[in-house]
Amino acid sequence: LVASMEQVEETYIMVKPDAVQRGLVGEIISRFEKKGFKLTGLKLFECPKELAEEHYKDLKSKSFFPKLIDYITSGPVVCMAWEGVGVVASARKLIGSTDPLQADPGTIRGDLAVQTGRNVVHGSDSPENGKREIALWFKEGELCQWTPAQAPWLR
Ligand code: RTP
Repeated sequence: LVASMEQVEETYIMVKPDAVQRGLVGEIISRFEKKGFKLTGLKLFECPKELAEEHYKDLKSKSFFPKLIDYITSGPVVCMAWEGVGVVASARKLIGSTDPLQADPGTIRGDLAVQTGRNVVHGSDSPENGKREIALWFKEGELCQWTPAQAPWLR
């Protein structure tokens, strides 16, 4: 059964600085790649403070906001755009709960992290935010629209 185009979503996934420092970039990319989603953007990037603040603007009133901005700008991040049917919610499942101690084993945070403030990866929480965040983190020309070679088993 071929999924209709309307169901295809995009999500912004980011390997956070702690995971880059710990050498977990490949491991985290693999989780999404093996699942069968399509990678459409990928870069190592030092995030300016203003961009981190824009990305997390909905959390501006939270007490942890300054710490969160310091964390995200503490070293390079890996920015990714992924595409697929149901990719937004599925990626959130693969990532696991915000607090890694509550995250199920088998999820990225459940397997690789212990602290909420060092939870290794970000994933968009809605298709709308997926689009917004990809537009925020990537410039035109940095994304690839490509057709994977025959792989209907991944649809
Ligand atoms: P993310 O946006 O990074 O995927 O995380 P999320 O949806 O699971 O969690 P959210 O509530 O949107 O929080 C964004 C990030 O802020 C940090 N955080 N620190 N109490 C704290 O110290 C605290 N709470 C949240 C985490 O890095 C979280 O992922």
